Amino acid sequence: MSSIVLTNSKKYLLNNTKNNYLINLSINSLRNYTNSEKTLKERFAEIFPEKQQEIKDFKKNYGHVVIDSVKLEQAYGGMRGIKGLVWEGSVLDPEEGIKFRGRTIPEIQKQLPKAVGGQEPLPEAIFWLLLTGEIPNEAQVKAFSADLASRSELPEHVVKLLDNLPKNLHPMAQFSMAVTALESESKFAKAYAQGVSKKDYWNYTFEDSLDLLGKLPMIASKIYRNVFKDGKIASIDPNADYGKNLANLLGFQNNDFVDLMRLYLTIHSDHEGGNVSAHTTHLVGSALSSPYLSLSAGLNGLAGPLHGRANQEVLEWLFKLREEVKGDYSKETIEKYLWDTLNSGRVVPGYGHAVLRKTDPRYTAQREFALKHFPDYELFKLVSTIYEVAPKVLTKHGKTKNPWPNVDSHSGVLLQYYGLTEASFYTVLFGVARAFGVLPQLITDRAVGLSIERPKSFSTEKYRDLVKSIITKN
Ligand code: CMX
Repeated sequence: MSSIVLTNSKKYLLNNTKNNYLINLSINSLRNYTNSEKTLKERFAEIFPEKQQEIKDFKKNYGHVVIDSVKLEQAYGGMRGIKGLVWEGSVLDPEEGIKFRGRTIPEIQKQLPKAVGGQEPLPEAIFWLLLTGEIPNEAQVKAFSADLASRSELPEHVVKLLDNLPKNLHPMAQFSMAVTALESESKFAKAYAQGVSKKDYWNYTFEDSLDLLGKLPMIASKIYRNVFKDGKIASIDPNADYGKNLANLLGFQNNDFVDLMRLYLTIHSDHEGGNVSAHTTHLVGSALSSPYLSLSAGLNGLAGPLHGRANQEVLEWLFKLREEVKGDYSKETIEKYLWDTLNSGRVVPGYGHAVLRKTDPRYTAQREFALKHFPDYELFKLVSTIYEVAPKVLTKHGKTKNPWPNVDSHSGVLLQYYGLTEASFYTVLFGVARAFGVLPQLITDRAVGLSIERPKSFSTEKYRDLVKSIITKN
């Protein structure tokens, strides 16, 4: 199907001739070409005016419908389960797990394009899917990979900043500082300062998001190589995909590790909008802070031990276990270790979830990767035995609503196998992956004009008055 008919979005773009990107896009949009030849930006520019209209109509017709009611315990319980956020890329079902634009993890593993010789989906394709709802073809992904690679260079002040940070500063703190320092490059911030129209926000947010995504492998690798190796990093290969470049920059060439990076980035990308990193990125972005400042805020949230840092905690907990049990991996010994953890008032890292009520499909995908590539690896066997024991212990303990393992329970073991053994770096990889989920939403937020976030808070005294008046009325 090919067409040179001007759609509304293209007319809109042509009307905004003061903007360079839009000029490029408008010229491109006159090309006689098919959907399957379009770039991500061209496709998104076509899609979002319809989405904008759809949301406008939806709000107009059904804006008055009550979609939730809130109990007092939810106000004190981390607002768990309250509906009040909009997130287009993914929805998390407590039983089925994450669905990316309606697709489960096994489905995206089958449907998304793969690298030549690779078996896992390309993370570039999940970005495309999350932003547009469409699966790109191989040529489109290849061009997108090249686009990201072309944006990878770090400004000198960011390299200097990273080189001068103390090695004992946690890699996540270094990561968020480097992303914040990239604010100097923000096209959105510059355009805003020059008085850009609201209608064009999405375009600068898009450019910043891709620039940022392109630079993340360099930042992550610089931190890894500075803290744990000799500080030197390889160059970006303009013809390689994102996962391959990331692996190579970190210093790993093994093809299975490269495939693991692709899988890792894909499945860690998005987990709907209410988790701390996603919500924080969206919240900060809602004040029109640039994608750099927004993502960096999200990364600071991801760095918490109850969220992304749980992958580091899991490894440290496993190593202590290994030290204590001295080779005795019997179920009885592991059960005792689990009870010791719980009885000392700590959480079992990698288990439980605020939404999920079954084994996290991201855990299952990683378990399957291990079963395929290294079923006899000692640490994998240990993790598998814990999987048999921990849910029963947690259920008996009776506190958590979800005794099953989450994503962080498994990721570290895979990295250990391939020699990426420095656990304090693990959350940085999660952070690179999370950018693939939160940046598409940030672009959408600006394209459809979502409002600044401002929910209502009360003091306990005010809540007392509120509860009293509600009880008296009933
Ligand atoms: N071990 C021990 N206790 C746990 C537990 C675990 N793995 N998971 C939950 N609980 C406890 C909670 O601390 C809470 O105790 P209190 O009543 O004393 O406060 C109680 O069970 C009820 O909690 P919940 O409703 O089941 O879980 P929450 O929604 O409050 O918290 C989570 C969710 C993930 C923070 C929690 O399960 C946890 O702390 N897990 C361990 C850390 C972890 O693996 N985090 C990573 C999650 C995935 C990610 O974001 O990356």
